[in-house]
Amino acid sequence: MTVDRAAGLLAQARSVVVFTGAGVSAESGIPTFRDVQTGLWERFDAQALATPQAWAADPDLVWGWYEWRRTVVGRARPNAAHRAIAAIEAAKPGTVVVTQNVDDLHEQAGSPAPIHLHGSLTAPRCARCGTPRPPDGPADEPAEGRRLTPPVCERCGGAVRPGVVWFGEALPEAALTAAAEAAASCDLLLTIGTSGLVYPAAEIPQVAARCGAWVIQVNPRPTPLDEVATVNLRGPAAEILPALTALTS
Ligand code: BJW
Ligand code: ZN
Repeated sequence: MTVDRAAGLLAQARSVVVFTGAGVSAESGIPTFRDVQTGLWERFDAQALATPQAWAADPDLVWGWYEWRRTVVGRARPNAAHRAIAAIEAAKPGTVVVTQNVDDLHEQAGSPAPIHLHGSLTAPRCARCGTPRPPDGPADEPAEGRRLTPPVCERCGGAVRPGVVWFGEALPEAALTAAAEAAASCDLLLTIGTSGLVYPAAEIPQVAARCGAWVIQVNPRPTPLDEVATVNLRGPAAEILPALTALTS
């Protein structure tokens, strides 16, 4: 069975990278981006909400939408997949978790220091001077489409923006470098719950494959990463990952 084969590779691996996308949080009740019917980009216009141009045109619309997202994420709890990933880290010291997700569910599950390639909903900063401005508290449960005026930066008076990476923006350089270096030097990369469509993040599993690492993919659906995967485990992460770790512990 493929899960046995994946468990065998994981048991042999000395240096592991875990690369995650929205699918790992799906079973915590957080919508993915591109899944048919349930994905955020099926219901909302990414260009009008997740670009610097959207922010410039209508900051209240963008801030209100991200506060709604923060409400959804604030109610969510880590699932069995997040916990299995933390267990892999505990069993194999030196494992690097690289996430595209802007929720903090890996940290809540016990992952000590996941690399965030696309920022975090809990790390807003001034759009003008970059000063961090942590959220005041839980989001105010704004409705999906409600406009909300962004807070004002205490340092320069600029508007505070969500601390996420929008389309057309560079990824945080240190995070991307650390992720690429870990991928280039690992002997196994687990890619979990990502469509593998958004670059440069989608390069990370490809870098690992090019450098000779085994790639195990966990996803209920085919993706462009099927081509580089040594083993494809088709199914929901919260079922597959506990089965995988049960076989290796
Ligand atoms: C399950 C499951 C379960 C479901 N268990 N699995 C043309 C070609 C190539 C590139 C480009 C292009 N045009 C533009 C670009 C560049 C662009 C890009 O890649 N676009 C593509 C979409 C075409 N990239 C960028 O703009 C990036 N920046 C950049 O390139 O900068 C250049 C630059 C350099 C120097 C200076 C200036 C600029 C930035 C990308 C930022 C992405 N941001 C977002 C939003 C973050 C904030 C927010 O949350 O609102 O990040 S978009 C969104 O996609 C989010 C995610 O992190 C990212 C990836 O999505 P993910 O995680 O893969 O989710 P889905 O929904 O796509 O897939 C979920 C998967 O889970 C599916 O496969 C399901 O089957 C699976 N699943 N249930 C396991 N239970
Ligand atoms: Zn400022």
